[in-house]
Amino acid sequence: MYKVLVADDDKDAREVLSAFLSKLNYKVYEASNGLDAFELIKNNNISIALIDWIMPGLNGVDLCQKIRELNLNHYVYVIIVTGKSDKDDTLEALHKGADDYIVKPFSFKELKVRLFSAERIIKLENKLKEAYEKLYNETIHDFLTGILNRRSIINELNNLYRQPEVEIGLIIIDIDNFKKINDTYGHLVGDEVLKDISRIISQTLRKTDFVGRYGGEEFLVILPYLNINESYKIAERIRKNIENNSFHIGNLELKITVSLGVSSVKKYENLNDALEAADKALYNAKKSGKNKTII
Ligand code: GH3
Ligand code: MG
Ligand code: MG
Ligand code: MG
Repeated sequence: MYKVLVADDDKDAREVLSAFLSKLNYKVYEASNGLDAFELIKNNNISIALIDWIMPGLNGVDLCQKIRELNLNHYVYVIIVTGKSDKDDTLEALHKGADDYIVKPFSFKELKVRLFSAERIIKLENKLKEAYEKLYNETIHDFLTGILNRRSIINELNNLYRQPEVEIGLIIIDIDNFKKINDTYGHLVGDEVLKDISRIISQTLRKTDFVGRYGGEEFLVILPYLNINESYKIAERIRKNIENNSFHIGNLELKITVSLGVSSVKKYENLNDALEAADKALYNAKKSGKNKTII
């Protein structure tokens, strides 16, 4: 059911219009002036706004302009309803962002047709939005595991790093002897292990942390506002959760371990140096026997 706003300072006109719209199965909101109308549109996910031109406070076309400036993430289809019928008036309304223009007195037949065309545009708009969101999600996530892909985990890190006074904890995680899993059980089993490990890491983190697939069987975890010692604790929690998990894949039950390197970065420290430090720590964890967390 679409939500429709009727903004008109004339109570009778408003009520007649509202009654008609309710009969057409719209959920109707009413405002008697431009400022109230603006608040309703800001907060109520309204799809269609029927706006009178001359109203106290904020007039219809200026209201329309303000609606466009809001940049809401859904489309508001604006129809200016007015007694003004000059060509220049029409042009002004369209120029300020109206989608359509209806001159009083109008028949309900005319209104119904104009609402029909409004719905057509809104449906198209929603479809585009949906397609955009789907594509966007596909470009930022790793296809296999569903966590962030390498490009977007690095983007997140750069964004955080640009913020003032944030210390960021970094963990690089690498699966131990993963090649052997592929060689012994096949690539498909390896893929399932990658998915399970991604899930365990995600479940160990808070909502505000980030995890991404950094390489084939390597993961990067970003911990905003955590220092290196706090990050070490999180890394150990991840390591233990993986060590204690039994990976059930088909009829197999596997035990897997990971090695982790931890570092952190503050403002004015070099981000690449911090990533290299985590990488070096990971290397040391591998060298000293694997299934370890090293700072
Ligand atoms: P180490 O303990 O030293 O880390 O040894 P490793 O065997 O884990 O490391 P190595 O770098 O020798 O091998 C990593 C393997 O990960 C090789 C590669 O084929 C595999 N791999 C990378 N991406 C994927 C993937 O998407 N799916 C599967 N199944 N395997 C992958
Ligand atoms: Mg009026
Ligand atoms: Mg590796
Ligand atoms: Mg490995």
